[in-house]
Amino acid sequence: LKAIAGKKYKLDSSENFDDFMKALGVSFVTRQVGNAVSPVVHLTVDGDQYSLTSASSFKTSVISFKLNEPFDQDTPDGRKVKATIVLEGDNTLVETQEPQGSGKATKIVREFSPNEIKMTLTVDSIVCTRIYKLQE
Ligand code: DKA
Repeated sequence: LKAIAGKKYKLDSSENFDDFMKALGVSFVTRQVGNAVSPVVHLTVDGDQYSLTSASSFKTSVISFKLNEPFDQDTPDGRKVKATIVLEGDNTLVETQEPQGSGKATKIVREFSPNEIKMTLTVDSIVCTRIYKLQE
């Protein structure tokens, strides 16, 4: 993970994102925007403190976390979840989001490699794949 820290990755392709957002109850208007933007993502690591930023014209969101420690997250579409991120192997972050109150549990896997981030988002039986490519 240290190897990719600081590098910027831009959304290059996306499958099933609209269905993923629909299953979460995201409104039509927000889905239109969500489908249209190509966010730029970067990770920073400072000791055991991680920070993951996703920037787009719609919204810039930053999550700061330590591995294995639950934290409160406001998702870009405005849900409040309790999230936990664990490291699997050397380069895969697995995030679980538990809803606060009503809502659905989701899982977000981010597999980092030097040239891309493969993001797999799951809610119910819906699986969405988003590939981010290294920005030159
Ligand atoms: C991403 O970072 C997708 C994050 C999913 C957020 C939930 C829905 C957002 C609606 C705009 O690539």
